[in-house]
Amino acid sequence: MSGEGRAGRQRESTTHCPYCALQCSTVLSGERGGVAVRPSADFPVNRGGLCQKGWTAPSVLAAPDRLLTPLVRAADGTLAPAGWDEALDLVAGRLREIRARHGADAVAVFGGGGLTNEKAYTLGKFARVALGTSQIDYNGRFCMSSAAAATTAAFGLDRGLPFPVTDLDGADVILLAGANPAETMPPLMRHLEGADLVVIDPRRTRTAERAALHLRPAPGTDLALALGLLHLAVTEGLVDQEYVDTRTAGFDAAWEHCTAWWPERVEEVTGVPADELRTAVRMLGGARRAYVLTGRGAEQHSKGSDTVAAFVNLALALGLPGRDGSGFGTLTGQGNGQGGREMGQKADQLPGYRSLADPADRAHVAAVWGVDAKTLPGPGRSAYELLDALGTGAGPRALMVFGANPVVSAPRAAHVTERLRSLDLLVVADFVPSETAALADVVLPVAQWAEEEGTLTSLEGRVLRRRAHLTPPPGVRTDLEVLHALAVRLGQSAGGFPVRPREVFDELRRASAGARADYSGISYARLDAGEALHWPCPAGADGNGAGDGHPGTPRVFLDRFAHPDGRARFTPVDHRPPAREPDAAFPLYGTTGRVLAQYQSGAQTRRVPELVAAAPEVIVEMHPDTARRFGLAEGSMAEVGSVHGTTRARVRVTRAVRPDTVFVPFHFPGAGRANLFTGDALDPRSRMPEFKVSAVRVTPAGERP
Ligand SMILES: Nc1nc2c(c(=O)[nH]1)N[C@H]1C(S)=C(S)[C@@H](COP(=O)(O)OP(=O)(O)OC[C@H]3O[C@@H](n4cnc5c(=O)[nH]c(N)nc54)[C@H](O)[C@@H]3O)O[C@H]1N2
Ligand SMILES: Nc1nc2c(c(=O)[nH]1)N[C@H]1C(S)=C(S)[C@@H](COP(=O)(O)OP(=O)(O)OC[C@H]3O[C@@H](n4cnc5c(=O)[nH]c(N)nc54)[C@H](O)[C@@H]3O)O[C@H]1N2
Ligand code: SF4
Ligand SMILES: [Mo]
Repeated sequence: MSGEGRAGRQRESTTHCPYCALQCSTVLSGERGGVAVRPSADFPVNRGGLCQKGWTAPSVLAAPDRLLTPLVRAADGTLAPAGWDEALDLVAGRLREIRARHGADAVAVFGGGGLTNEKAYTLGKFARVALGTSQIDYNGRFCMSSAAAATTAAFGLDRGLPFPVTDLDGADVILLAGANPAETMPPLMRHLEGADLVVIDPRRTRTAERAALHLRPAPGTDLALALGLLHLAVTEGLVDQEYVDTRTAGFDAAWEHCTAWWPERVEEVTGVPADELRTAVRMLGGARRAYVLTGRGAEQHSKGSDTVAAFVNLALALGLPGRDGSGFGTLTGQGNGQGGREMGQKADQLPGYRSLADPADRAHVAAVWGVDAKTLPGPGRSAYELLDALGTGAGPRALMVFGANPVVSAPRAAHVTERLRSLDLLVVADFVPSETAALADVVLPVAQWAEEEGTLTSLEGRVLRRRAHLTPPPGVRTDLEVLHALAVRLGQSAGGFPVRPREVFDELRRASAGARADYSGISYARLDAGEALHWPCPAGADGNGAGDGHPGTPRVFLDRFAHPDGRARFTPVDHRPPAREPDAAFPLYGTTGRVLAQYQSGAQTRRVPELVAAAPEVIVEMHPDTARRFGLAEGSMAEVGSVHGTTRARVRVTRAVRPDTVFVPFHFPGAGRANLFTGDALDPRSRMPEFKVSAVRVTPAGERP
């Protein structure tokens, strides 16, 4: 649906927003420097809506400091413009040298959940084949990994929403555990309007303001809360016994841990009154059509995967998952957070959700890649563990970053920055000089969303086409062109690393054929014809997706779950405290998250004037009693410190946050990085960092420049 309009009409391209996983459909018009965006009216997910970030996205295409030439660190320590051949020869030469001296695992790759499927796939292949390294992971580890671990265990498959977003329109009750879509996915709220919302959040967010019931636990206590809700579902007689008997396994073992979580004990641990717990479970259990959805608030903990498992257990007991008009889901975050976690940039994965540890999976992908399966490395380190190991004796000495800004967004950011500085070689591909790019030895300028073709898989598992409206500015290359040029310089065949997204897609279809996330029946032709295709979408007997018409799978679990016996699994889990609880020295909970007008590390949205005007600087939200107690006034500067480090932020006094909790958004750089106070505790299963709870103190800071 891209292309020239009739003579006299403006050229328009139908594509999707560059930011979050809702992937609102947009129409672009106008030429470089004057690109205009509007929502497309007919896409069911955003139905003519966009948030402020979507409306202003074209700004970044014309960012005044956009990278338009490669940069190489000069002898005087500054980053100086260089030609492409010079920069690529330098990178390839240094990579070869480091690999020869220290082995293949001395070179690491860090990817991103914003990369298209084609780029994420190519990045994984580049790491395993061109570099031969096991050391690759990506920022999605900080995002969806707890949800993925828990839902894979429960359902045999991780698709964030195993049903279309529009199914939520018909719900009577929706429980949102640690999600604030009114700020993080505003157009999603249109689909929640018809339901009574039960919101679990320590803050009274804009989402909580729209809730029929707002449960306000202390950060890090959702697991106890979910156990308590299951306890009540049983004692109130709300369990769907027929569903439990016919569609699930393992209820008894999970129940054993809940027996001791009676409402008054849950109240003591979480701070949520027992009668509110009762109301919540009666609302959910009494509804004809109900959904349980989790967000990062429940997931980004050292027990995130167990917490999601506990909410899954609750949903299973109530008979919701895989039922028409009800369900369980997790809200995927980044633009291609779903596709990005299936294409093989995760430390333990091959494309299609295949496993690097599984001999049959290795053989399948090796055959598609034309290599011997024995040459494929094994699983590598998880994102934080990888960053933590950089430049140490045992860890990688070179890192290539595509689509992430860990200087701002990784936990324990000061330590991570120091590790990045200690590398022999840091290469960053980006379109803006991010905080991570500023540390690089070589910066490679790449094309942006509106300048490239590709596909992304949205939070509902639907594969969408990104379309080029502009050609990239002179001097800028696509990520695929960069990876191609480097692979060839590292001795790979040119054909092994195609630069045309369509060719890459056709290869990844084959790599995913027969796997859990099967894309083999999807093609650009079908997507361009306007088909709504949700994976799994296997190819027909002719092996050719185009034309043989598997309809895709909008609702994955209606008939059976993805375990061999078709049953979902209850997971026995119990509550445990966060890595560090508040104490005399650090008396408050510090939690982190998002505001509407900024996106992630802010590398993109801090370059948009309208968004900077709306959210100019880092703030710390605190209750009036807390401000008084620590001698802080609205608008003054505070230091928010933990055992790991200190963030400087402007005080915003609000009754929206619990008196024992402060909230800092993580979108800001330098001394305002929320991640200066977050720690290195990881979930043992998902390796998710504990972004959502630290023990902190707040103190007045001088107004220093
Ligand atoms: N404006 C904006 N939108 C975005 C993004 C963005 O950066 N900015 N990023 C996108 C991405 S990648 C993601 S992952 C999603 C994230 O979307 P959300 O999960 O909605 O976002 P967060 O603000 O990280 O966390 C949600 C809520 O968790 C609450 N919370 C904190 N600690 C706890 C806790 O211990 N328990 C519970 N129950 N809640 C807690 C916070 O108060 C917050 O309101 O947003 C996507 N959309
Ligand atoms: N304290 C705290 N920290 C958090 C979180 C939290 O809630 N609290 N949330 C975590 C979550 S959920 C997430 S998803 C992460 C996000 O963490 P980040 O990795 O910081 O995410 P972004 O800011 O989106 O960074 C993407 C970078 O890649 C560039 N980029 C975008 N698209 C492309 C592309 O196609 N190619 C290339 N080469 N570059 C591109 C952008 O300009 C930007 O510099 O942060 C995590 N960190
Ligand atoms: S909700 Fe997400 S996809 Fe939609 S316009 Fe906003 S940032 Fe873009
Ligand atoms: Mo995320």
